[in-house]
Amino acid sequence: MNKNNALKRLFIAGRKFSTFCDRSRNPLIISEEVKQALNDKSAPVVSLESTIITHGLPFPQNLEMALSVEKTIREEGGIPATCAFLGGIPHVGLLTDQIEQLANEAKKSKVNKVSRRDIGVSMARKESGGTTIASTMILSSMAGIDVFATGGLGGVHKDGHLTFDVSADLTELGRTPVSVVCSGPKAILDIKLTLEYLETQGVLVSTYNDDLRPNVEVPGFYCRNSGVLSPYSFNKFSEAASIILQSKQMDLKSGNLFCIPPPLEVALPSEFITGIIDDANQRAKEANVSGKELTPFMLKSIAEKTNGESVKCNIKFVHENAIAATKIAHSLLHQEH
Ligand code: PSU
Ligand code: MN
Repeated sequence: MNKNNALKRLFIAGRKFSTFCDRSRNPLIISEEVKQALNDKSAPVVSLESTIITHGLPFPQNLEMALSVEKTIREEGGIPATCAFLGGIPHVGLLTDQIEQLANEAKKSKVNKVSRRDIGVSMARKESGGTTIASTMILSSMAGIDVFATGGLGGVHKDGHLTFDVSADLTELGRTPVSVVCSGPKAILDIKLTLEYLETQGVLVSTYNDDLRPNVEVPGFYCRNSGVLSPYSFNKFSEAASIILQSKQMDLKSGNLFCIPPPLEVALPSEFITGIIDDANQRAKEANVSGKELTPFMLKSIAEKTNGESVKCNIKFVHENAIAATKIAHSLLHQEH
């Protein structure tokens, strides 16, 4: 290589390196309110996903839920950070009109369900999308948010050992240091296999057990019980915060799953919901629904079959989880000081 070529190569490498290091090219848009709370550590920030808005709940309950959960977090003294892709741009901390825009676009089926694999393509095509747990964890981690609240986790689907339908939520928990507060894996899944998978990924699963009952089970989304024992349980939010702090200090680079059983007054009895789920699974099989369509299909058929009871239950526990997440984030803020 002559001297000129060598210099040219060095120049190009230098340019590439400086582009790579240029933080101003970070495409993430964080709302001013969220940015400020994170910078001054003045209030706990809790992130929220948006696939539940775009693909999880019917309109208008989805929009009402999205706005009222934000309100619940504020009432607890926290700052909500709803995440989504708008016109291909990743956002952390949507403004009210942006949440409305997303719910309205979802009504016209104009939004994608964005998990990890869909991020690059959504950005390249400048498309809007609701973020799953996996991609909300990615955006939260980029923004510096440790705690995230939602309804139910994706997991290993029934027959997952044959179909390989394992949610990217599980691998994300294994690789991204964000803690998810939810009501356990969705009841439509194989919860035992989901727990095995999380163990392999090195993800802590701990269930809230305020009344110190023995043999605590992982909740199954609409149901307080799933028949699967929770590997750990906790009865103080400060303990959950302490676990997050220690995992951060050890730089584990993986997430934690904190499960909050749905409140007694809205939880659905498992005998009632099991038949409905089996029926929905059968219908999905007959209609050849698979991949990213399966979870939204199942949630919709369950809502129809329960005359909206499942939707009511879902909304209620998202609120409960948001309260728990804010308490955990609050305690973490104190412990970090
Ligand atoms: N929790 C809900 N409703 C939902 C979901 C979670 O109460 O719609 C969404 C989450 O965004 C979760 C996704 O990440 O379903 C899982 O989809 P899949 O199984 O295709 O990975
Ligand atoms: Mn799947």
